[in-house]
Amino acid sequence: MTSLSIVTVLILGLLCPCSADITAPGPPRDVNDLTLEVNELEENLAINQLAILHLLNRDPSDTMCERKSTMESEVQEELRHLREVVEECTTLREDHIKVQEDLRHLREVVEELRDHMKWKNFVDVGKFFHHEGKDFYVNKEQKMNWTDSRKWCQVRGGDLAQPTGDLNAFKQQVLQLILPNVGSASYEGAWIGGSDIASEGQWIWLSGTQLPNNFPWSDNQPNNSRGNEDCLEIYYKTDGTNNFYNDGPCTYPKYFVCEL
Ligand SMILES: *[C@@H]1O[C@H](CO)[C@@H](O)[C@H](O)[C@H]1NC(C)=O
Ligand SMILES: *[C@@H]1O[C@H](CO)[C@@H](O)[C@H](O)[C@H]1NC(C)=O
Ligand SMILES: [Ca+2]
Ligand SMILES: [Ca+2]
Repeated sequence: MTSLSIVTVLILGLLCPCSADITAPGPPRDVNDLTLEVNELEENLAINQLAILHLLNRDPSDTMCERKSTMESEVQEELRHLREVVEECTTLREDHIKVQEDLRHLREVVEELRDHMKWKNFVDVGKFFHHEGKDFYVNKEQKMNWTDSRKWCQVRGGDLAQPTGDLNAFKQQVLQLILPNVGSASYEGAWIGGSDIASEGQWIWLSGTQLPNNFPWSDNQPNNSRGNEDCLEIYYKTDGTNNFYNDGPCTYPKYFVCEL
């Protein structure tokens, strides 16, 4: 079925479950209602037959016999027609259920594709890695201040990286992806999701939990240089000779690491 005819069947199923065969006006009737109606008519037929037999016993004329058989065949015809309608409704309802199932499945597929699309731009411009059960992405194409770095990650459904476990191993993974092979030696940085913006010296992750006591700061860091270093970065020399966790000035544009 094309998607258009699926939708058409769905709409017909919703608005008009018993289709055009039903001549009676009023709201669409349920299959169960119709089944009840057929049963009722069958009962009525039986009662009528009894009544007619009763009359025949009193006045067994040819006219009465004729009327009886005409009535009977009319009612039979009507019942046959109703049974057809009930069958048709049953079929339509089954179609309706099937189309609903198809739609539900399609929605799931769309959701799944959306999840993948969210990180499509990451695949285009960046690098992923895995650490302690989480996926991370290193943006080494664009430098942004800490706030905008965070926004960039959040727009894509993530946040700045808040790594756990072996944080030196985490740093090494970032450096492996970010270190250029050529160029002059200079210091660069990559923001991650920790800060002491809220209270000087109280370092917390974006989640609100404190950085662990054994956080592997460099010996003389964090030093809050010029009273203006409140954001957490991996600081590194581009020739690969030095790197460490450092507090840097949040307004500086730097590369950054997102978690997915
Ligand atoms: C403080 O840290 C910065 C990096 O954030 C570094 O450039 C500076 O040399 C450090 N200052 C001292 C006195 O260690
Ligand atoms: C971050 O950078 C953006 C764009 O340059 C700027 O509008 C914003 O004010 C900056 N925010 C901070 C906290 O530095
Ligand atoms: Ca500080
Ligand atoms: Ca510092």
